[in-house]
Amino acid sequence: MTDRIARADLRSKVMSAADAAALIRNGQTVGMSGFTGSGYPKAVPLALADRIEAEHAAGRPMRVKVWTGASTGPELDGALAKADGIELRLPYNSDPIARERINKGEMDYLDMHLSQVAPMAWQGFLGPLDVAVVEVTAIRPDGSLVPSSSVGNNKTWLDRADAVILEVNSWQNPALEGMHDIYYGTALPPSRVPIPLVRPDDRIGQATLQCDPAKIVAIVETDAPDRNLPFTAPDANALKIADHIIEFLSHEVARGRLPASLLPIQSGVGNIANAVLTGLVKGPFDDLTAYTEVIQDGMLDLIDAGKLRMASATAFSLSPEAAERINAEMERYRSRMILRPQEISNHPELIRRLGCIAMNGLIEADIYGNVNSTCVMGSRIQNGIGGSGDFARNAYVSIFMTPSTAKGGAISAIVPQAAHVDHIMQDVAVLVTEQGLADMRGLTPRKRAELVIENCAHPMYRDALRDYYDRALHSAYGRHAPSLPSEALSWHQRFIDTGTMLPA
Ligand code: 0RQ
Repeated sequence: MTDRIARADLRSKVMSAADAAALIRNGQTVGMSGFTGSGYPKAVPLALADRIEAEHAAGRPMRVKVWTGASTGPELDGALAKADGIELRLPYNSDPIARERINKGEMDYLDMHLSQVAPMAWQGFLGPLDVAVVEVTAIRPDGSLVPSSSVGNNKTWLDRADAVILEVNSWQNPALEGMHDIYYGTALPPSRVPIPLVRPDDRIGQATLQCDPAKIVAIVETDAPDRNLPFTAPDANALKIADHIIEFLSHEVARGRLPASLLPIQSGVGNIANAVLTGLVKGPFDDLTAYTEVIQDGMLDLIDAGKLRMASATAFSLSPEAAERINAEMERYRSRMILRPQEISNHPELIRRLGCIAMNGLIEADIYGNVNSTCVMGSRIQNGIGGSGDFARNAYVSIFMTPSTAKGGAISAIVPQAAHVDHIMQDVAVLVTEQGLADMRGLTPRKRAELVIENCAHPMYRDALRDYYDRALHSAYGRHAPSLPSEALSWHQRFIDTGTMLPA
């Protein structure tokens, strides 16, 4: 048995993943750890999927409701979705098998602002939580838990669940102890008080999670790595987008609208976000901070280059190579990173106070800058809103970035009207594609449209957008944000019918 279970009376709870999974019953709600491929339980969900398959083979129903921090790994979402074991999933999914089931209408999905999950669970809107399954790095002699590579909603799951199953993962570096900051000061209205965090570097809580030992029904030992996606080098479009953003930030510093060390950075996941972070390594800014959701490869580069003083997040979202890198030198990185519960990393009060520079990806934006982050052609979920709404509405400057086309040019990312809106134009300050950047701050809808069409649209679609906008300008029902309802979504319909938004 591992020496990571330092509280002696809990050692009798150690059992196999199969025995632990057998404690979960049909119809129960299970709150699991995990956030973008890190810190998710790796053995119990797989064993649960096996059990569900066996039950189904025997003609018996078995499905559970699964709550997490955000996306997880194939051993959790992939395995359970493949077994048709998930009745309802919240608050974020990026697993392809689960996505397929959601889009076929076989699995319910509640796509939520990540900052709102814990408060909503406490308010009781989500229903009771039966079981928590949480990965930890170690159990200390006093029973407190050293969190692993993500914090997510673990504090809330451990507090709210009737029963707790812990996975103690000895792959996680014990030197993670001391990196986390778990704040226990949140309360529901009318008892809420200000959260005492004024800089990304501030520690306002404790290093460990609390859990009533009487609730722990099983402990499973594991030794498996987090399964994050491999790093893909930024493509030409991502590099151009990164250049536009660095130029914009430099300009803002020169105009005195941003300090020379910028403001705390939030950056979404993926190719473009990494290109921006890599661009900052060579960029003119020093003493940077990040107040964000996830710590990505590019942030390690920034720390190593001496450019990033502190990164505050709720999880690692690292390629396997970067995970090895951080694991080898955890003591050094620990002084530059803080992992917090997601209700704090994504808290609107803190994002507004710190004045974050938010940078997120999108599916499509319309000519007015309304942004669709989630639903392809208005109905097919890609991932979910994640933290993009938490940051976009409350940021000092909210930047959205995307290549100007998708699917080899068959789709324009700039459309007459977004087929689904996650971020209204008031929450979108800057739009960037490889074509250019539109700074829409202080602009009225008509001025925004002109700028977005000229600066961001792909030349292949620019004339058609100009034509639509000109006709709308002259014949729309109202001229505030001119639109032609019968035509506004025709580009999407053409894609659904013919496979391209381009006219025949
Ligand atoms: O599909 O994989 O089948 O080729 O969407 O697109 O271009 O790889 O870009 O990885 O940055 O993802 C909005 C999905 C962009 C992401 C989104 C298709 C495209 C591809 C992925 P394929 P790319 P990215 C912090 C903040 C919401 C959550 C968020 C996202 C796939 O940024 O999930 O911001 N955001 N969280 O082909 C049809 C279009 C399309 C399109 C792209 N217009 N029409 N398909 N795609 N545009 C992180 C967290 O919250 C955890």
